[in-house]
Amino acid sequence: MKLIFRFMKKYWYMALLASAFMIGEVYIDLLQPRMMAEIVNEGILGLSNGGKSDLNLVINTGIRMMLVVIGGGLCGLLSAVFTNITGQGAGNDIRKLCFERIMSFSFSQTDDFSTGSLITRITNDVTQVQHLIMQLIRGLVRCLMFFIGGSAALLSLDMSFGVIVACAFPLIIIDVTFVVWRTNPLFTVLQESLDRLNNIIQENVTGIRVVKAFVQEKNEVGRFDEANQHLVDTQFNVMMLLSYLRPVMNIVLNFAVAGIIYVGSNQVQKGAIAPGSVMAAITYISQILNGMMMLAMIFQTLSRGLASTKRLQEVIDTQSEIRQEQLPMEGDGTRGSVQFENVKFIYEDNGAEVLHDINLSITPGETLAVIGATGCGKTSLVSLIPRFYDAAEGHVYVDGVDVRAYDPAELRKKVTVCLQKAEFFSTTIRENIALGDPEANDDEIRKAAAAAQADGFILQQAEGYDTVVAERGMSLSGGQRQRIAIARALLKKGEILILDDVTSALDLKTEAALYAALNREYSDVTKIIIAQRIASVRNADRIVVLDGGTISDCGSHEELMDRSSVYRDIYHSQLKEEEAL
Ligand code: DGT
Ligand code: MG
Repeated sequence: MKLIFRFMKKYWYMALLASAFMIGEVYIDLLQPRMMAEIVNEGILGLSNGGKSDLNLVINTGIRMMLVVIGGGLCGLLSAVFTNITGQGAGNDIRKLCFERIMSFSFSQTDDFSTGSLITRITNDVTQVQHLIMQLIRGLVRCLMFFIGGSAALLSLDMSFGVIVACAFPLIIIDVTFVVWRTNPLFTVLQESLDRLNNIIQENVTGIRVVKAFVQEKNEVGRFDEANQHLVDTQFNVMMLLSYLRPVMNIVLNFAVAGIIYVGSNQVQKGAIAPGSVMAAITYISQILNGMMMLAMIFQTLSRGLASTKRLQEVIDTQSEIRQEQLPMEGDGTRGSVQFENVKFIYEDNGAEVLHDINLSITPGETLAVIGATGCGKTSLVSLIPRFYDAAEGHVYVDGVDVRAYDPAELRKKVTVCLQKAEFFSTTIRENIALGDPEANDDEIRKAAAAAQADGFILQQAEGYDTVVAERGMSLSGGQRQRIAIARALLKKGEILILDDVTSALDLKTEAALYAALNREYSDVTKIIIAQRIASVRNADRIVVLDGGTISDCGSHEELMDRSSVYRDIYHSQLKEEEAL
């Protein structure tokens, strides 16, 4: 609820106007039966005119009724407009805040929520909260007004009708309470099944190539069906429970109408009340009970909306783990140095220890290569530098300052990472590169692309740099994607450049040209290069050999060939592969 009030605050006057117009609409709805009674009692039956009907009165009251109805419609319209402004406005604000939060999450926080769940939260849950806000403003006012105003109008006709309200009321309350009590827990389940379904859809649509390549469509459709069935079953249960409302309500309503007719006819015989007023009383009782019925709907929206509010609150309350910490900011005066000090790293989601006892000092401008078997922790090691993850123990320093002391955005300006798996946006090649520096001009973009050995093939594309890349870069080859990603990283001009296995899809000649360009044009940048092939790393100033989650050796190619058996093993195995080719 806290969340709802927080976001409604900005629109409180709109909400107030919406409620005021709602009151107007209901007031007019309640006025009509009374006017109808007047037409019957005075116009047709002519009760105060000795039984003589009065056509003029019928016409006059009829016209008045029409005007009043138009007024009521206008009130209803305005109330709907202001309700919408409030609901959509607050929903929009919540959605924006959630998105900002999600953008600030660390990788492990995103993993914890799961992509599917985050999407459901920011779409479906926000919609539910919007419904809730709109119901609170309109529905609640409407229902209370019908109940209070309707009861007052009914009792003002004849106090004895009160007995009927008193009998019908508890029955409706029991009905509503039962349904609300049973459906309430189902709403959380409903949102969770939506999460699961969204996860499956998202994984399969983005991974459609793999699904098809491995002929897994049937399995995946099966997995989808299962999740979908769960959603349908839950929805079915909710609907079944809700369907109890209507029949019980109708039975109560019919008995209540019969009761009104019975009490009314007694009173008419006694002369205590006019026949037209009994008609009005019948309308009033159905308005009152319908108001109660609406209460059930409101409770339903309320419990569904509250389940969603909780899920949104979780997103909003999740502060990024990666936050600037109060640590000394004095550096050692270097620009582009990195130190690892007794670093241990664990992936928290499964508790797997990936790195331990990492001690390494990288000097500004150095080209340091990292080599090691697949899965040995190379990517994990470098992801500690821009603080994609935090070390479990020990420290990582950039320019002599603990990475946790930096504002993460500042740190990431210094450290550029070219990820192992390049991500693309469906826009032009130019804009995909300019992600590295949105202010860069064409010359700078071309220079970066040329160094990344990408300029040539980009110019061969149908529209050169303006060629639009398909979703997730699917219209490019693996090697082309890698080179555009490198161009993006080079354009950013950080102090430290991390290339995580980005040359795996390049032929040796292109790779050599890339390294030559890097050494020539980016000589002052510290380069950390992860590679699988010895050929890619042998010219580096130093090579780190990762083995068993720690640094087994570090030195130049010649030194390592001399003293590191792990390195020699890698070297010989690759030599053999080449010979076999
Ligand atoms: P590569 O790219 O195949 O040459 O392998 P590396 O050396 O880059 O390995 P890395 O650092 O990606 O993975 C090291 C270990 O950590 C490996 O056993 C898989 C595991 N791992 C990697 N990423 C994650 C993650 O996001 N969560 C969890 N729980 N484990 C991960
Ligand atoms: Mg890797």
